Amino acid sequence: MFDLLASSLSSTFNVPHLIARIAISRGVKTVSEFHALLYGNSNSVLDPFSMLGMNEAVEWILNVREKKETLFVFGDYDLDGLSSVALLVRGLSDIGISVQWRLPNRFGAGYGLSTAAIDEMISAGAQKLITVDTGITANAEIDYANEKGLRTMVIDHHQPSGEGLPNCDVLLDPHQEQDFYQNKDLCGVGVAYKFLCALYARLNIPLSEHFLELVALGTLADLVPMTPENRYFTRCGLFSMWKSPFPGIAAICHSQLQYPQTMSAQSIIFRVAPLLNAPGRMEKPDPALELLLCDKRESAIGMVKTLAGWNIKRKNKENEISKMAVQRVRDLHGDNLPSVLIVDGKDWHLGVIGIVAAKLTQEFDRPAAVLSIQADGLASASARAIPGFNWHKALFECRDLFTRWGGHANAAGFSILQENISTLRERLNSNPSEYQEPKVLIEKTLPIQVAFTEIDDNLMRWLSQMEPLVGKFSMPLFRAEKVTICSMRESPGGHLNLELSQAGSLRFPGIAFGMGKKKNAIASLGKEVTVDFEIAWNVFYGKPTLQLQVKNIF
Ligand SMILES: [Mn+2]
Repeated sequence: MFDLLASSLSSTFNVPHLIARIAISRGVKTVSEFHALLYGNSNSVLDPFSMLGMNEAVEWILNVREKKETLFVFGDYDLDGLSSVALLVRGLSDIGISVQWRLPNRFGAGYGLSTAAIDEMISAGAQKLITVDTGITANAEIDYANEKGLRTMVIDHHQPSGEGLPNCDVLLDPHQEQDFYQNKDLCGVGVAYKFLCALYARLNIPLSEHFLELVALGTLADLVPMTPENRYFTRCGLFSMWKSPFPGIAAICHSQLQYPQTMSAQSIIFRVAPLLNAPGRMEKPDPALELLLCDKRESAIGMVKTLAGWNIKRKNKENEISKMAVQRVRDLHGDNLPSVLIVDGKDWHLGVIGIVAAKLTQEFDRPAAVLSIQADGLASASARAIPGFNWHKALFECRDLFTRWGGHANAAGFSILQENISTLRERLNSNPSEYQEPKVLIEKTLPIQVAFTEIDDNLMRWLSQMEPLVGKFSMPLFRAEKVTICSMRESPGGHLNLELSQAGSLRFPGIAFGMGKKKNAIASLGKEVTVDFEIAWNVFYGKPTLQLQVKNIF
């Protein structure tokens, strides 16, 4: 049955048999499903006016335009927020609205809208305000803005606080109880895009498809689920970024990825997004937004270099704090690790503690919170989970210890007085199974059997055609049997470089990340082994070459 369907799909669409097998293994059953996977499905784009508040939002902004008021847009400092602000600044100024922007600063007033930011915007001439990717829980700040005569529209995708909605003029957020918009998993820039769709439709002006590049950046960076609409937006944006008319987007893709083939959802997440997030982690996010808004090709190239400089600083800081955090774990617990790691240090850089927490979860296979104790004796923390552990539940149970807390099951943050840290450590470890989901159903996709003769540039081209390969439809894991290891050496980065062949086929270069030390445990040269791997482009001596990224050898 499987083979029959695979053969029929592969001949109908004239694609490699392996591509059809991959699609079927991910649940594709019909010709139309396969077509949607390969060519996108514009039917998944929903009516923007089905979102609660959309008519009012359009009226509100048209009123701003008619009265020639000065509008300020305020967004979050991560890439979803930056993309949201860039999208609104571009989309609204294109239709004659005078727009300025402001971003919060991790090291100043902190996350979200603040009264200080409101005062500053008013003194800079703000007559109306849009908050985007933030605002749904800023009830007190929006009351303050109202008192000062600054009327606000909130565009957000976060959950309401449960203590009432902000008293703004208009609110767009698909998580409102009364909102029946079907795609609840839009990211911030996704909601902002729906707003522009509605506005441009009302004005009967076509909306540039290149705006979807910004939507793709935010959707990938926020790791929201790939619902049909999110998938469609991301796919369109991803495919047009390389030739983007926005010089900043084109420049950052060209500099980070070098060849159009290497454009993928994964490469945006791991190569492009970190650069755009770096200045905000280290100091202030403004240079990243300036790049997204830049209109001169020549300046864009220099701006990307500046971001790359920030990213190096970020990496160095991250490595430095990681080392101290690992040492702290050893000092606290030796080899007797508790179920939940609470790792604290003095003045650890707030921009990297989240990434360090993520690294610790991998290193120790345990949920981890990394706390930075500030001079005032208050510690700010960032926590990351392993599958099955629920930080939201865990923090809720300990909420009496926090001055502030929030987040999701797998990523959360909190503030705690230094003197309460050891109590938190004890309480979380007294009954850790309480925060464990009863049954973790990790969907393990089985590797797809492949022969080396099926791997070529054409296969990669068709794999790219199925982008975005993330989430439930991530890059497939392949398995090849009777593979010969022709050569093997440990690289300076601690990885294992391999040359592999199968039944005398072409030799493929392979890399096993982090497996350098396991060199001796792996079957000796010349013996036949089974290999699980992904396929990726690797730029080698200035040329994109196929590389097998080896996950397992046995
Ligand atoms: Mn967001």
